[in-house]
Amino acid sequence: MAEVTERTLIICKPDALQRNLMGEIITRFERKGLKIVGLKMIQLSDVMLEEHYEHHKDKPFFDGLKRYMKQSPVLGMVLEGDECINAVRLITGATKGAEADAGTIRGDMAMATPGNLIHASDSLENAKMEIERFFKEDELFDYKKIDETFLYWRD
Ligand code: 3AN
Repeated sequence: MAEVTERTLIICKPDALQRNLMGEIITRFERKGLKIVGLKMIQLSDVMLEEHYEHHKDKPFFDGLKRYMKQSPVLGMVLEGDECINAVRLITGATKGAEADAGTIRGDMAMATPGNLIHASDSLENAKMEIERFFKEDELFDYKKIDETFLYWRD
């Protein structure tokens, strides 16, 4: 069966910006073969974070999480690829940096929680909602890459 092309939302969090790791994070996704279809800096607000982290709003760490995420702008990125939501989560690694597998972004470069460098959408439904939350339609680009005409092989 043919793979389904998906889009997913990445946020390079304030610690990625402060630690000069945004380029390294983009490189890992580019090298994997994911296509960047949206990219911009965003200053997150309480309202945005209360929506984005709705599932954590009653947790004791919620205020700290919001303060951490507002310290500086973040880099929002929309990636596209066949079944990329799962592929991107695998590259991202587990939530707690200290427990994330070696080879993942969090496993290789993060020790802290919530300071775990990036956010990546965890399902198709959330990816759609999160992309709409942070990107306008005209900030997302449909274009062909040269290597899309190369036959990696797919029926
Ligand atoms: P993930 O980002 O791996 O999908 P979520 O959705 O459970 O994990 O959590 C969203 C963000 O909330 C995490 N990336 C992390 O920054 C923060 N977070 C999650 N659990 C904790 C915790 N126990 N203490 C502090 N911050 C947390």
